Amino acid sequence: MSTGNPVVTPESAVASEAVAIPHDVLLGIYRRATLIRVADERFQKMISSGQLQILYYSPRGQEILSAALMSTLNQSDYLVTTYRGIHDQLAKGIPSRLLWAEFAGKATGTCKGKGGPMHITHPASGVMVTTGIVGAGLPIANGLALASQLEGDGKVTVVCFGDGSTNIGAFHEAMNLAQIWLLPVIFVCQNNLYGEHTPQAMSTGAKELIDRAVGYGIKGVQVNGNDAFAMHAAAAEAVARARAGRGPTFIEAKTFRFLGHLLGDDSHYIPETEMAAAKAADPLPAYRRALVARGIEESVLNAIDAEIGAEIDDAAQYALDSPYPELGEIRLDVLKAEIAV
Ligand SMILES: Cc1ncc(C[n+]2csc(CCOP(=O)(O)OP(=O)(O)O)c2C)c(N)n1
Ligand SMILES: [Mg+2]
Repeated sequence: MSTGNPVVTPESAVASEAVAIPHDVLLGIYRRATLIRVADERFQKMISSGQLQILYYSPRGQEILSAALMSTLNQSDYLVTTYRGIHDQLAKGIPSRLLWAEFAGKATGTCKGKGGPMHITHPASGVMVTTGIVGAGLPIANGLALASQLEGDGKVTVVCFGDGSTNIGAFHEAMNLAQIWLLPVIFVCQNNLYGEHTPQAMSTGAKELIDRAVGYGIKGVQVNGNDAFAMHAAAAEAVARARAGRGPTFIEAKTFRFLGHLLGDDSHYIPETEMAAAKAADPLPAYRRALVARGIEESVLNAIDAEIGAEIDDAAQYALDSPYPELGEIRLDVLKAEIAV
């Protein structure tokens, strides 16, 4: 069966040359991507063992994309993301303990355990909204960007979404409005080639999603999101553009998800050759090799790995040990609508 999707090759994993990215930024990308990878593995383990009872949408395979993207932002910049969002949330800087506690529904979580994995929000890290409604993040991101524009606070808003989201009306309305008002917003389509179980070619007339930018006169960039150097360069340019008041950018970042739509999905609808090719080009080990080839000592990377392992051990235990919210909390922090009956 052919899905019409392009096949990834190992060579394409880290194709671009390192432009002058400082070592601390390169290591920051590695640190973020490793944090995502280790957290993802631990989530899978704890869900399989029954320690956590949640629906889990793994970002495995998309770590480098987020790590490189978020390395171009300030903590105060805004992020809007989706249910498949732990890579974005961790890379943006939500403290591990708070993220884990929220996933476990505990009172110590980012939303006091009342939001759960679908609604991770942590304004102190700039993570303003996580939504399970496909495409819903884009107009919200426009609102945040409009506020920044009006207040002149210099912040940039990034909104992440999938390929499937580009078929939702809100995507088109948001792209159009952002360009008309030259909003400081960056639309990042994490194109993993599938929306639930449907390949892009079976749900989308346009062969290349990047072509959609043309229809709105918006600056469009297509990039290999699994290549940290290319992704960092594309994101840095879009951030500079937004901060300079020159308006939005649509980035189509090509990537792949290794574990299907949600944990438990056997990915039977993905041709084995397509999955095998993507896994052979696993972006995080490829990035690690690229760093070593550029002279970064293995011992430095090993030390980061060890540090991350300890951080995740601590965060997982913190989540397990924390209390559930009190019953009296149930009506607090909820938007109340007065409805006349
Ligand atoms: C408005 C809306 N329609 C349908 C769904 C059901 N749904 C959940 S995830 C998903 C696929 C989205 O695919 P994509 O945007 O490519 O994101 P990915 O899961 O690949 O990251 C769909 C259709 C939904 N949550 N919201
Ligand atoms: Mg998708």
